[in-house]
Amino acid sequence: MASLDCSTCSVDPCATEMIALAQEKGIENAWQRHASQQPRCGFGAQGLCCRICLKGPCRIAPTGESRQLGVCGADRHTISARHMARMMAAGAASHSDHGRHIALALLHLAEGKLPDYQIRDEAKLTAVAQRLGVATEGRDKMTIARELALVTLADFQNQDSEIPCGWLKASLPAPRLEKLGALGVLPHNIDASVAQTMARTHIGCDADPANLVLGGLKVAMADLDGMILATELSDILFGTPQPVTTEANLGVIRRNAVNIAVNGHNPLLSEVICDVAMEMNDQAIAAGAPEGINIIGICCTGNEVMNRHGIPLATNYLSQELPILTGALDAMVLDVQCIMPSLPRIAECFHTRIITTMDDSKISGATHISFREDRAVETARRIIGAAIDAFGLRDPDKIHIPNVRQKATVGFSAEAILAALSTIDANDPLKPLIDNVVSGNIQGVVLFGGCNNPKTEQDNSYVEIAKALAARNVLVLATGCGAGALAKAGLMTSEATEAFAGDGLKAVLSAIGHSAGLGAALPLVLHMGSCVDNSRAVAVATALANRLGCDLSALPVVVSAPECMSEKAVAIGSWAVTLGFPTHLGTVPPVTGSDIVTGLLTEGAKGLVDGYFLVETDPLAAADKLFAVIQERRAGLGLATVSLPMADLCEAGA
Ligand code: SF4
Ligand code: MSK
Repeated sequence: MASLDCSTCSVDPCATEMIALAQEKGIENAWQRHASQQPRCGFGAQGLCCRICLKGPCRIAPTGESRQLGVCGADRHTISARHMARMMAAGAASHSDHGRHIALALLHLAEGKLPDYQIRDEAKLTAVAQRLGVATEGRDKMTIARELALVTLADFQNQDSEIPCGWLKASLPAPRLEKLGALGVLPHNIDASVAQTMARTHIGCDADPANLVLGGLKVAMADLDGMILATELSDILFGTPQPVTTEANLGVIRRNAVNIAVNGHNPLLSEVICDVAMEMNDQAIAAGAPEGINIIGICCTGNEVMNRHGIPLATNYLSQELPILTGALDAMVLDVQCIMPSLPRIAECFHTRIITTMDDSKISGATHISFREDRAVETARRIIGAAIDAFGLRDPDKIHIPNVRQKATVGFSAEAILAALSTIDANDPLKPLIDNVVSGNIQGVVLFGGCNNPKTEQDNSYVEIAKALAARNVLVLATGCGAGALAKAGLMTSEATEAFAGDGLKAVLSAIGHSAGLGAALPLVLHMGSCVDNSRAVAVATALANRLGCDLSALPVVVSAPECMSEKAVAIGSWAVTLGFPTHLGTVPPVTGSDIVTGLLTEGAKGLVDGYFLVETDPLAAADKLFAVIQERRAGLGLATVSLPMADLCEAGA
């Protein structure tokens, strides 16, 4: 097993403590596996290893023999562009399959086939239905829900390429739709976009890097369509998040409770687990756990239940193995995406039950309890029963729970943000936000999305960039594992606002927090949900653009994914660029072997869609660059700009 310097793996104190424990006990984890993968294959890292057909793999040297070609004749630009487009298609497939699952659940609920579910946000059902052109007047909620589900499923079925996906049409500003329509990157059908990307990247098809990149942007927009519908329909089914205060980090695991972690992305099961846990609490107490059942979250299922119900978040993606090492996690319940296949191997050393639930996401060594929505409560009872049984098998000598948890106020859906703003101006909720952007109290907005990646010290880039930008009066939004990082770092509190926000931002967050009845400033970082909920930030940006009568690309809004790793993150970053947002990546994407593809995703994209990728691995340099971009966008709107380099902030003690 590779030896690690635990002090450089993560800035999360719980992760650092548990990685050291794992090292001491000889239990392998993601950081050790990352170390044992070094040195990396240079061809793959640059996007120059092609495995698309059985004549390969073909490896292309990017320098020297610059005309080197794969066996079929593909050059480094074609190979690199195909690879990126396929990553975007995989991301779109993942998010939209999640969305389809939710849409089918809504349909089946409306048809009376899912007695364990209900519509929890009727106001949102009505608002969303009207947005999508579904008549609501005089109709009962199940009729509306059924038609909304069918309209949604049309985005997977429409075969008329002249008609763009309905959810995109209903969710983006007109100037952006017009621009993307003219470029041919507005998808008409999510599934067709994924299939067409796979087809055009097959051996012997599209070999033009620019055309491939455009195809990639189109499937990335299909990804966005799938994300928007997944988020909006989930809110209708499970409730739209509102501010709630909870806790984050491994200290949320309780010695005297049956601890059940929910991990993955899809709320269909985790929502029912939360409900059934209350019903079965007495069984846990009777089994010897005086504090009953303690549900905790990991990764994006964790973000879903954290934002809707205040369920504590144990940890984010990269450290998902570590809760098992506490010796007090009785079950980890898995749904889909970003789940490490190593979990059952680690659980072999402990009593923890690893339970897969989705028939298309099984892991060898785990217990599989098949989940179907039409028997959701029954499935949840079986899972919780298994966790209660496992509690009795704990080895007290193995219990080691880090004593660290941070308060976190979360639940900032677009609706929650607008509701808070409306307490200042009920007639025009966006006006206070716009006025403060104009005055410079808020210089701009950064949205942190994306994952963790052991190529960088876990959580560090999020924390460093967020603090640096907040000190310069940039409003910070976060989703996914980035939000998990910032919650664990204690930045989702009013205390963090007091400690780290610039004077202008502090005044705004304080005024809104008090006006909205929170009794304190809004947190420094607003948690908007799971990675699929990046669509919530798009909703806020669209509302702003519509209110100002401009395109999204005019807004002083930037996106940052400093520790991105998944194909979903590639898709998200690509649609962010396509919407016109400058998008920072802290992980170098596998395109550096092609100057043409690198150029297309940076300067080339800027010319076409106004957004572009900005790659910077150093967090403080990234903060400087993002702030400079915000200033450029302010200048474009005719707003006053400021220049505050990081060195000045350091001298000022920020
Ligand atoms: Fe090699 Fe071409 Fe096959 Fe890729 S598609 S593996 S470059 S022969
Ligand atoms: S889980 S895609 S590691 S954000 Fe949404 Fe986290 Fe990235 Fe998966």
